Amino acid sequence: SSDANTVTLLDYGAGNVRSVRNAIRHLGFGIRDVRSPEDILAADRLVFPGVGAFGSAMDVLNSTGMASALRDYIKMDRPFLGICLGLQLLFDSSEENGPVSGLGVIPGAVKRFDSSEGLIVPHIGWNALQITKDTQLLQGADGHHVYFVHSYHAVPSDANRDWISSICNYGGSFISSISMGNIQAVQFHPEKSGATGLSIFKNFLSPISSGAKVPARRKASKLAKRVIACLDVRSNDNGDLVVTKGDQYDVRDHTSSKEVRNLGKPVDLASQYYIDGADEVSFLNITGFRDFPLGDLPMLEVLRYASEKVFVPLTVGGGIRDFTDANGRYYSSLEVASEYFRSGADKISIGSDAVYAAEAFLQTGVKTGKSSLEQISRVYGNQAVVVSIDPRRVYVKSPEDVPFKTVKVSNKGPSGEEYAWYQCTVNGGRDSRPIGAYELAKAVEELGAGEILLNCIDCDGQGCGFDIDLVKMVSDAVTIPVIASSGAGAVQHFSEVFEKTNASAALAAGIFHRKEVPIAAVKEHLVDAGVEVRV
Ligand code: 1PR
Repeated sequence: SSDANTVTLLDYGAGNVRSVRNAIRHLGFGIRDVRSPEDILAADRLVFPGVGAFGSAMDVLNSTGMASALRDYIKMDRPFLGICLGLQLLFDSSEENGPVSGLGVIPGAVKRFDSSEGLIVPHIGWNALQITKDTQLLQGADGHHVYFVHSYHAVPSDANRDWISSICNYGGSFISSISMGNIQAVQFHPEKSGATGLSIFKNFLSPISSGAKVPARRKASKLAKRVIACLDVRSNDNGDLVVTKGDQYDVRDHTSSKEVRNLGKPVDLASQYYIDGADEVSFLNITGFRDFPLGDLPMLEVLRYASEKVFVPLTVGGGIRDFTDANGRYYSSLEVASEYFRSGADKISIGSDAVYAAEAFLQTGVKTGKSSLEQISRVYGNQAVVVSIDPRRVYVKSPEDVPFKTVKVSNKGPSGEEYAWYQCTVNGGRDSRPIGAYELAKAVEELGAGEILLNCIDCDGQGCGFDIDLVKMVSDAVTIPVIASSGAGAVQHFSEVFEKTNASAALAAGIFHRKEVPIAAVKEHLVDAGVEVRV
């Protein structure tokens, strides 16, 4: 096992480590998979990307004998890189479904972020590293934004101080990396942290050629607001998968041909947006509600290719629900989601099916655990599940007129109405449902959603700015991150939504596809406006 270009990967099968594999291959390295504890002990360099929940990971590691092999490997001070849960498992214990004992290499405990004071949990996004110890791994990365997604964190203490190589701030300090001899671990995802992350990965894989120094830049200090590029994808009338873009969800040209608008190829655009500095890329399979995604293999291909080129998080949505095909074969929503994750998605997003789940939950007050939302977040963690809301504004004279939460609108309705509620829809805006965006957001948070993608049909494609009333109402109502979507037409719309609401991210489609506003211009404007962003 002395091939200098091969790294050993411990993938215990609890989730998707495709992104880590892609990053290693992208850097020119081969991968040897661990099949037995002996493979761990025989490794020259071991990468351990922890996925899933702490307790179930420890169960697998203990029952396969890998836990003791890992302890021995670490005791011998062999090159080791833990990622995310791969850092947390090194500690004594975690309170995730516990307390549960960890590998016990590092003294201390892993705790949940405390959302009781309004802190948004999970901690999702680009936060700034504060380096506390000189290491080859993080050389030059002080003050750089790297990508985190987690609800639990290792707590710094006197007992583990010597191990800490960087900390990060989120409702207090938490351990963002450790380093001792050849043992390194990071809480963030280098494989999803753009150029900075790839340099860090390279520092581990080829430490001698230290040519991968992270580029110098302005030092950041806190969690960044994210700018997300969204690709609405569907087949056009020739059967080609294209990126399209609607006006208030109507994606067909208003000419006599009524063709589906074609704004480019999904993989090409996603790669371009990564290079341009998008903090995340979302694919929405907008006809997923009628064309079952597992029958729609091109979308899975798109994900596979995109994840080989895009080293920031990828979200995919559309058609996640239980389904029985024409031959009577039943597919669970969990299978659909699993296939998306296996193909390279970091998060999946659920639209229509989450509306039905929320309605049922609000009617009965009972969490059945059977909805796609609940099942997928139980298996993959709530940070991997986004709920996409497609609401339409409905003006009313008075809040008493409807049993839904209303807002006093900034611009009065056509008959002088001063209030509005936001009615949820399903099937790409085609059918309205008896539930508001506020009620839906609260319900899906309760059911296990980790993030909300908040569209607005009225604003979609209009370029007149985000619906600030809606975004404020929803982002004030939940403690999970809210992505504002629909209506971006100029850089000022991004600073406006971050200044006036609690949105964690802003998403746009049309202005990027039509090359009207580059992503870099949005970032520059936000920096000038004093909004923390990753540059
Ligand atoms: O219901 O689970 O199958 O999911 C379907 C998904 O497809 C949902 O996330 C839903 O939002 C999306 N979708 C369905 N139909 C459309 C459509 O446009 N006809 N797209 C659609 C949603 C909204 C955003 C858009 C922003 C920003 N499009 O994705 O990108 O509005 O646009 P802008 O910056 O140009 O204003 P399921």
